[in-house]
Amino acid sequence: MKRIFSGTQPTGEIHLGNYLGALKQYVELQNGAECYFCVVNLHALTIPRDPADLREKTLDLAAIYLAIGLDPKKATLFVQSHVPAHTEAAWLLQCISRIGELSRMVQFKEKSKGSAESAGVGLFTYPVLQAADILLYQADQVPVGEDQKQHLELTRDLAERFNRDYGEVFVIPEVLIPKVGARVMALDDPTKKMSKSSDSKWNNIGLLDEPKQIEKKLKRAVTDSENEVRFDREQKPGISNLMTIYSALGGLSLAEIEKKYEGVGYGQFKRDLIEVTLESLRPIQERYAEIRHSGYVEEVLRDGAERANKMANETLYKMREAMGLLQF
Ligand code: ATP
Ligand code: LTN
Repeated sequence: MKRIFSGTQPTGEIHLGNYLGALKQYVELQNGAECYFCVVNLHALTIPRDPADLREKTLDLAAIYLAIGLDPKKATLFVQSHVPAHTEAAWLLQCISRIGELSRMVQFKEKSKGSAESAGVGLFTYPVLQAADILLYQADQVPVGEDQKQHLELTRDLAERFNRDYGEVFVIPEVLIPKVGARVMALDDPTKKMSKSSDSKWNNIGLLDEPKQIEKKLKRAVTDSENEVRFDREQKPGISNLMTIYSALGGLSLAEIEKKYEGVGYGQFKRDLIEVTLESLRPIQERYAEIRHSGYVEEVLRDGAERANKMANETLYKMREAMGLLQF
C-alpha cells in the first residue's frame, strides 16, 4: 500500500486554489493508500502571527479537512507541533542542506521580497522542515499544487544525499500534481496565483464564503473583451482559469465546456459556474458548521497525533542511529 503525506498552513481562509490544487486530491487518495494529512502550524510561524488567531485557524483548517470528506478512520489527521519529531528531523536535515540550494527557492525569494538581510531564518529553512514532514512518514507520494514542485525536488535531493552519506533510511517521494487545478489563478488578476495572503478580497473564493459573496466575486471575475468560451491560457487567461474551476468542480472536460458554451457567451457560462460552485461548496459548509465547535475536531486531532508520533518516531530513531547520535 502506498503512503501519502501532505500539509497545509493554517493561515488565512482556505480557497478554491488550495482545494483544487491539493485538498480535493487528499479525499480521493484516502481510499487506496495510507494517508497522513497535517496542519503545518510550525510553518505558519515563519511570518509573525497572533497566537490566539493561530490556535483558532489550526482548528478551522482541521475542521475543513473533515468537512471536505477526509475520514479519520482512513486517514491520519494531525497538527505538526503535536509531533516533536518534525523539529528534530528538520535540524538533522538542515545539517546536510546547503545555503546555496535554499537561496534558490522561489517561495523564499517571493516571501522575503528579495531582501534576504531582513528575512526571518525560519522563512529560509522552511523547505527543510517541509522535507522533514514528508520524509518522517516515508511517503511515496505528496499531493500538492504546482507551486510546491521545487520544494519537493529539494526534499528528494536531501533524501538522496542522506541515504548516500549515512545509509538507506528514506523512501524517495514523488510529487503528485492534479491534471486540472494545479495552479488556480486569482479572479481579479489571472496572471497571478490565487493566494491566501492577497490583500484583495476579489482575489479568491474561500471555501466558507457566503453564497452572495461567491456570486459577486465570480460575476466580477476578469475575463476579456471577446465572448467566446475557449481555453487558451496565453491569450485568454481569465476565462481559461474560470473554465478550469468549472471543470474541476463540475466534472466536465475543458473540451466539453467549450462545446456546451459554443455561441452562448460569458453571461450564461458565469451563471452556470456560480451554480456549480455553490452546489459543490454547500455540503462542505454545512458539515463545517456542524462540527467546528462540537469537540469532534479536537478528538480527531488527539487520536491523529498519537498515530503520527508512532510513525514519525520510528523514522527519527533510524535517522539518529545513522548519524551517530548515541541512543540508549
Ligand atoms: P499563500 O498563498 O499565502 O502562500 P497558499 O494559498 O499557497 O498560501 P498553502 O497552505 O501554502 O496556501 O498551500 C496549501 C496547498 O494548496 C499546497 O499544496 C499548495 O500547492 C496548494 N495551492 C496554493 N495555492 C494554489 C493555487 N492557486 N492553485 C493550486 N494549488 C494551490
Ligand atoms: N510548503 C507547503 C506546505 C507544506 C507541505 C508540507 C506540503 C508544509 N509541509 C509537506 C506538502 C508536504 C505550502 O506552502 N503550501
